[in-house]
Amino acid sequence: MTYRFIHAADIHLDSPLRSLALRNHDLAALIGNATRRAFENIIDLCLSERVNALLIAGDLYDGDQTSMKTARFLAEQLRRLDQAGIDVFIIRGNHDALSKITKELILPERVQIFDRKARAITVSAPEHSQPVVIHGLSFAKPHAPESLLPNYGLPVSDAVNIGLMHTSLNGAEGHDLYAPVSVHDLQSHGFHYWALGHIHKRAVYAPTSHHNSTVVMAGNPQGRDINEAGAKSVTLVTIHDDGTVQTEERLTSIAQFERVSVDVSACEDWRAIVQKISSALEDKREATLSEQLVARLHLTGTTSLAWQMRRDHDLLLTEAEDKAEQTGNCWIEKLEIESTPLRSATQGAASATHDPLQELGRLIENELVSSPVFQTGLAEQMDALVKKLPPEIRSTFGNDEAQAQALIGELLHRGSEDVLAELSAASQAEEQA
Ligand SMILES: [Mn+2]
Repeated sequence: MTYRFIHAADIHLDSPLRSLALRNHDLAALIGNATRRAFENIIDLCLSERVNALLIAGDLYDGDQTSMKTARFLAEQLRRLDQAGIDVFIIRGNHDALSKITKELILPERVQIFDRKARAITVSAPEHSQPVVIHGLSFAKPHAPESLLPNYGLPVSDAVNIGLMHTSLNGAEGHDLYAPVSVHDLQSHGFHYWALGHIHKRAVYAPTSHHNSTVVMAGNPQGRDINEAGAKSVTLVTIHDDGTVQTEERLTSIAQFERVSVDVSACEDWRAIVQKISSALEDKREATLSEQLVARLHLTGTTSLAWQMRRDHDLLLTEAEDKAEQTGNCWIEKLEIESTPLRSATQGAASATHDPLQELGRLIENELVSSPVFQTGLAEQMDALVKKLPPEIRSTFGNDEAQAQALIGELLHRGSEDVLAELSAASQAEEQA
């Protein structure tokens, strides 16, 4: 016989749209609603799998400013589990540590929220030969610089022990340290299963020859921007009578962010570029498991059309959006153009080209950009500009001199391409006049 549950984390219900310049209202609505629909998927999955419980390992809400509408939605969904006799265990993480709603809202009887003091709850598990004990504790404050493991009780003997913890483990790229602890220390603690939350990327740590303990970082059930790309999921866990643990990943994401790279080197005209974009979107759509594909298009390659692509960025975006719509359940989140113009064979040599624009491009790249006087002038200008910005966004412009210089180089390159694109457009217009 078995004890079965769904382990989810970092739902960030109704989290505000981040970094998405969503001029497309339908796309904004889709993304805005995605965390809710993913949560509905989780509830549906609990019901269809007839699990014993749902475990949520922190950051159910995005912050303490969550509206009562979000809370009512949550209560409604949890009631569906309550009616089916499914238990719910929730801990609070760094984002919802201070959330008033989980404290004030009246939730169904079967929903248990751990508070800041560690507790061990023995659950009803009629289908398992041993009692099942859930251990958990909530973040009391948004910050937890110390390990929380010493606060947890020891495993109850002759029982199945499951731990719920919100932790960044030993730290992960792009994350601050929260309740740091090593996987080894968790496995040594003697629980059968650790249901972790915080890092928005799923990871499974199998039992070792020394410790029969499975540790899983659930990842979030719905990505919120391109930095959380890929299919997102929860983990279905089965604990057998002999103590073995089986984990299965179950897809929950509604909208799946993906980077789509398109090399347009071989394209000789505008139509060919659009066609290349279209088939790249279709291929990605084919490979996407979630209901909706939200693509960030990245165009690369050397082509004589590079200038036109930059100049007519808005037109190309409209074409791409049109192709996405034809593909179906497919959206363009952003169009990035990294394509570079063809340079003449004499480029870099002393001889001049016949095209004055190419000659200008060569001058900019070979002589102006490398000029120390010009570089120093730019650095001073950027310095003055950054000083005027609020302190919390200054690091966007680099944390040290090398980063700042790299950014200047990048902006200079893009800026000169844009200027040349404008000039090229002007000269073409003149020819046609
Ligand atoms: Mn977190």
